[in-house]
Amino acid sequence: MQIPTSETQDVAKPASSDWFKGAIIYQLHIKTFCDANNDGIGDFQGLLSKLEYLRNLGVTAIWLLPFYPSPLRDDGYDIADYYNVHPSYGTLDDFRQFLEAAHEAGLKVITELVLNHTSDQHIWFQRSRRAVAGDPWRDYYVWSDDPNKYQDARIIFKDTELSNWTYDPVAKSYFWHRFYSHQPDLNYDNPEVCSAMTCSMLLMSNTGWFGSTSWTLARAPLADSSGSPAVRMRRLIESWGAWR
Ligand SMILES: [Ca+2]
Repeated sequence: MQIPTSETQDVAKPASSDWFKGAIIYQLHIKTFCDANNDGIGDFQGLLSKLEYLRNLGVTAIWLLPFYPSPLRDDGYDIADYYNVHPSYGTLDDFRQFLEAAHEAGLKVITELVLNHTSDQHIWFQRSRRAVAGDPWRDYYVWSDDPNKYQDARIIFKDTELSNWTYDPVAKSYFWHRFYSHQPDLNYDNPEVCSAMTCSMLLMSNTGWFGSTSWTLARAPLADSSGSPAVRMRRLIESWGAWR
């Protein structure tokens, strides 16, 4: 591994759009890295205390796995709130403090934003499943009385899922999910969903709370060309890329 000198450390500065080509990225899950309050779970204060250690390793960027509020049925990729931090890891202020310190130390911070789906515990889904037909919340997710639609979309997790549709007894309808049945897909046919997720991306980028040099990665099933709502999500991501 190349240990950066004072010259090569420049890859951590925001001036270049291809900074990542020379970056030395340290990927970590906040819960397993460093526990500052000794409750057995890693947290942002713990990570904050290790920034100098990471710099001394030659790291120029920290890649954080999802740290949002979540029931953690998919290790945090099942996000229940895009605008906050899981309470086990600290507070939003703890995150801001870490981010500012990382940037002051010349470290990039990469975060992950899951766009395809939410946790079924997200307030949007809880509202959607209870919404009557015509209520705007209903169309935040993909509902159908016919579980045979989109048959050309493969089932990703065949070991646990029998279908991409799951019947919800509250909604009395089937909802669409490419991942697990506790992760309903957002409906990118709905302009309100596009707007809401654009707000989430903006908050995670250089105009929002999350600092000036964060680089947000979107994890999504981009290979899907089945004509399912994921195609509309891909268009949103591509348009987002054009804005940057
Ligand atoms: Ca802790």
